[in-house]
Amino acid sequence: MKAPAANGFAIDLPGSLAAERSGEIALLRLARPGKRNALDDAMIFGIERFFTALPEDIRAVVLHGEGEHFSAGLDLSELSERDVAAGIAHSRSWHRAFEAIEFGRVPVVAVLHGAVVGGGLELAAAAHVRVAERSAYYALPEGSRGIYVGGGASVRVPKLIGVSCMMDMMLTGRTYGAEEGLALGLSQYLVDDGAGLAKGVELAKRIAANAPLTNFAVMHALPRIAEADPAAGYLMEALMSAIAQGDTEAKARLQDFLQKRAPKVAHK
Ligand code: 1HE
Repeated sequence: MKAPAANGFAIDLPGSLAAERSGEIALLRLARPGKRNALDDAMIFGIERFFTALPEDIRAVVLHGEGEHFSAGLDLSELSERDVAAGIAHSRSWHRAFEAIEFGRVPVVAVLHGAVVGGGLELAAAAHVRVAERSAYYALPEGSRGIYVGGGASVRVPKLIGVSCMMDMMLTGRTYGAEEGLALGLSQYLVDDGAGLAKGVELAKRIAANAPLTNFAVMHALPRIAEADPAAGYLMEALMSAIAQGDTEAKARLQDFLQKRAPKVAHK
C-alpha cells in the first residue's frame, strides 16, 4: 500500500507501518498493535524501503510503536516454515533493514514502551538515541524459543550493555526494566508513560538543528573510529574534524558565537 500523499512520503509501506511528517522530522510508527507489533517480513522490507528512500528535506526520524508495546520481536508465526538457507536469507534481510537505520542518512530516535523484546530490542539498538517510558522492559527470549538472535543483536547489544549482560539475558531469560535499562545504557532517556513521543520529537528537532555534516560525522565516522585501531582512529578523527570545520555552515555558526548571536552552553 502506498503511504497517502498527504503524509509527504511516496514510499510503499505495508498497513503495519505508518509514516507521518512533522516539518523536517519523519515519524515512523509500528502499527500492528493486535500482534504487539511483531515484525513480519512485510514490516522489515517496509522499514528498509522507508529509511533508504527518505526525502532529502527530512533531517531526523522518530521511530515508535502503537498500542501497549514497542515490539514483541520476530513474528514467530513465520518461523516454522524456514529451512537453513531461508533462515540465513531472513536474518540478512533484517541486517539490511537495520543497517539502513544505523548507517542511513539521518539520525533516528527510538521511543520505547512496554515490551522491547527479541527483534524489537534489535530494532531499537539500531537507532542512535533511545527514549524509554517507565513501562518499557527489555528481554532476549530467543533462548527459550530455541532460536538465536538474527537482527544484529550480537553486534549492537554488547556495545550498549557488554557481552556478559547480553549472555545473561539470553541464557537465563533475565529481563531489565526501564530504570535498569537507563543505568545499563539500553536507553539514554527515561520519561513517564505517555511522554515518550513528545520527548522523542523534541530530541529529533534538536538533532535536526545541527549542521548536517556534524550529524553525518557522528553517525558514520564516530562508530568506525571507536572500532578502529587508535592510530587510524586519530587520523580519521583529524580528517573528519577538518572536513567539518571547513564547511561554510561551521564557519557561519562559529561567527554567530563570536558575534554573541549564538546560545551559550548551559546545564539545566
Ligand atoms: C505474536 C508475537 C510474536 C505476540 N509473533 N505473534 N518474541 C517473543 O518471544 C515475545 C512473544 N510475545 C509475548 O511474550 C507477549 O505477546 C507480549 C509480552 C509481547 C505481550 O503480551 P500480551 O498479553 O499483551 O499479548 P498476547 O496475548 O501474548 O498477544 C496478542 C497477540 O499477538 C496474540 O495473537 P492472537 O491472534 O492470539 O490475538 C499473539 O500470538 C500475538 N503475538 N507476540 C507472533 N512475537 C531476527 S531474529 C529475532 C528473534 C526474536 O525476536 S525472538 C523473540 C520473539
